[in-house]
Amino acid sequence: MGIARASLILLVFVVVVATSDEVFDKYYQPLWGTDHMNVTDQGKEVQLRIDTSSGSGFKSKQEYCSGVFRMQIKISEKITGGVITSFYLISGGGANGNHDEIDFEFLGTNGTLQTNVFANDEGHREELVKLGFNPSADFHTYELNWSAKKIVFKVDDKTVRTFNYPVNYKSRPLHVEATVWNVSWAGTVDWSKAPFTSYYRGFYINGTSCK
Ligand SMILES: *[C@@H]1O[C@H](CO)[C@@H](O)[C@H](O)[C@H]1NC(C)=O
Ligand SMILES: *[C@@H]1O[C@H](CO)[C@@H](O)[C@H](O)[C@H]1NC(C)=O
Ligand SMILES: *[C@@H]1O[C@H](CO)[C@@H](O)[C@H](O)[C@H]1NC(C)=O
Ligand SMILES: CC(=O)N[C@H]1CO[C@H](CO)[C@@H](O)[C@@H]1O
Repeated sequence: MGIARASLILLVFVVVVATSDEVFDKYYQPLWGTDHMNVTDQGKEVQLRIDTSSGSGFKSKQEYCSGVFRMQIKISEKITGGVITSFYLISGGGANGNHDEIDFEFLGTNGTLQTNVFANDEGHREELVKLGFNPSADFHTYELNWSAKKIVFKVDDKTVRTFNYPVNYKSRPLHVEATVWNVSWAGTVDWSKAPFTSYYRGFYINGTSCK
């Protein structure tokens, strides 16, 4: 009985460890607008905010060559256009230059979620995702599963898009970024409602490093 109880306790412990949220610091570090970013709940939640003075963002400490990347996100509940809440994989050169990029981005805060893929600097693969929920009401899980042949986009464990790379396409090493910023192609920001705050939790990465 003692052994049974001990194994039960061990089992419960293992399950809890396997499903508990990873802290931000394990995989991520601030990127920009650090005075518009808060790490709360013992490191398990990050808040990114934008007002007229700045937006903010964070990035993974490492680069990867494939893997599963997951976050829970709750976007700002204040309605505006022009503010992008994003979670994406991007190559080292950044958005200017010959780069690869795999995006989840909320356009404004009315619940419009777009996915996009840049391969060798070629984008224009935007697709909107139909969410059956209000992404500002609760946290939902957004997942990018990136392998040599394809990218699977999932929301709450449901596949919302599969992108197949061209045959023999070689991806660059990518790192993860999550940012809150503004841009006119996504509408006009109603700055009178600022700041707009988005919330990130459940920082999960199971990636392979390059080499
Ligand atoms: C968030 O960060 C700002 C700037 O670093 C700080 O002044 C503020 O107290 C923080 N708020 C919370 C709730 O931690
Ligand atoms: C939601 O906001 C986006 C970005 O501003 C805009 O393109 C889209 O038309 C809006 N959708 C609705 C249903 O208002
Ligand atoms: C990610 O994709 C790979 C390749 O398609 C697949 O083998 C793996 O099971 C997927 N992982 C998850 C967590 O869905
Ligand atoms: C706060 C913030 O980042 N504002 C930016 C909104 O977009 C314009 C145009 O790109 C920038 O000039 C602002 O800095």
